[in-house]
Amino acid sequence: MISPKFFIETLKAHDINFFAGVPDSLLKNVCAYITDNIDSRHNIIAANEGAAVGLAAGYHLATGKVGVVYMQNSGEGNIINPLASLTDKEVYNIPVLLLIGWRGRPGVHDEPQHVKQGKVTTGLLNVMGINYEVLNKEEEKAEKQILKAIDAVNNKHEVFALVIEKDTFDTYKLQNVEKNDLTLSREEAIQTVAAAMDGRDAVVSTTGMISRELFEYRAAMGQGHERDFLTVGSMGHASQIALGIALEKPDRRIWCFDGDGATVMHMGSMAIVADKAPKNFVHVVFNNGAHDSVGGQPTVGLKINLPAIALAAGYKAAFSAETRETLNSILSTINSQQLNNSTTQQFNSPEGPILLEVRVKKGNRPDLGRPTTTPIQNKEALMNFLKD
Ligand SMILES: Cc1ncc(C[n+]2csc(CCOP(=O)(O)OP(=O)(O)O)c2C)c(N)n1
Repeated sequence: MISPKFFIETLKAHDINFFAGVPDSLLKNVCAYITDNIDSRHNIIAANEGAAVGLAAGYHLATGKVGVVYMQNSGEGNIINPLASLTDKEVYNIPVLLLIGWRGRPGVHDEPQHVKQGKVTTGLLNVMGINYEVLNKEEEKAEKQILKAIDAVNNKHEVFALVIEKDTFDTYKLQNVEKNDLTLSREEAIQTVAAAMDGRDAVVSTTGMISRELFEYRAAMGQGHERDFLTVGSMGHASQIALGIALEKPDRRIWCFDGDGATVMHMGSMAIVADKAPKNFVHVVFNNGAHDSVGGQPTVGLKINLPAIALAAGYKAAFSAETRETLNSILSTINSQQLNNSTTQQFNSPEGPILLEVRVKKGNRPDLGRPTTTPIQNKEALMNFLKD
């Protein structure tokens, strides 16, 4: 295996010391080393991977030096546009070193959302004309590839990718862990909100542990999974899936269970929710200030005022809770007010869209399972549920 220190120090020795990206579990150890050893102006956890390419481009314009963009291969979709229309030789010709975690590599078992992306990971690089190396797990062999990558970006001014398989980097334990004093766990918060829902309500939950915890709650309660769309991939788009449903099903309440990292990833979508203004829409953000599902790297979630952002965008109401008691009382306000004034089947007051931020601590149960239904089964069950 490669030591994260060796990897990053080799880059630094060649004047590469700017990093931006969205964390990935396969890059957890290397991201932790970067966090501990690179100042926060030169290590920016970006809103999304495309934004990280933008940051590396800006850094290059200001310094003439090359930035590294780190990400999971799921983020390839987000970088295609800036690669094609910003960094490409036929446009501005800006060198960037990409570090891509290869989930779903063919032949290696992985979750369903990684299978297709795993198959097309290197093909997408080929189509974009980006040279790459799959990093060898032996340090000596890897060093040659790292030097090749450095030569490509520093001397040939190319975009070059290092593709990282599972178990490539040695363990590195993060020293600078950001702490908060929140006490409510995300799982408890999810259970509390799910318990307050009406039997006809549907949920669109975001990628990562939020969907896994919701799935386990339904199983523990002996309930079916048909009312939950567990968005296993497509990070940042859960609110728009929920909006698409909410607009067509005005007689049901539609909840989006979002994460702070996912909300920030495509925050512009909040403005579209506000503008379309579905009365039956509740956007719950379980805000732990972290990309908890891939290693707990910080987001800006707890530094920004999500309820104020929602209200400024045009949501009709916004709440924040960090204890189970406050959460329960907000939920009964949402439920009672909406249902009391309902003259038809449609919800009237307080009018949605509503934003509910639940500030929670980081971490999860070590024995947390994964959905046992396939994405197709999940989709079909939900579509049947919505037909009634
Ligand atoms: C486009 C894209 N980039 C990165 C990932 C990898 N990823 C999966 S879950 C996750 C973190 C989600 O964080 P948040 O929404 O705050 O929820 P939490 O895990 O903290 O509950 C990331 C980065 C992904 N699935 N898709």
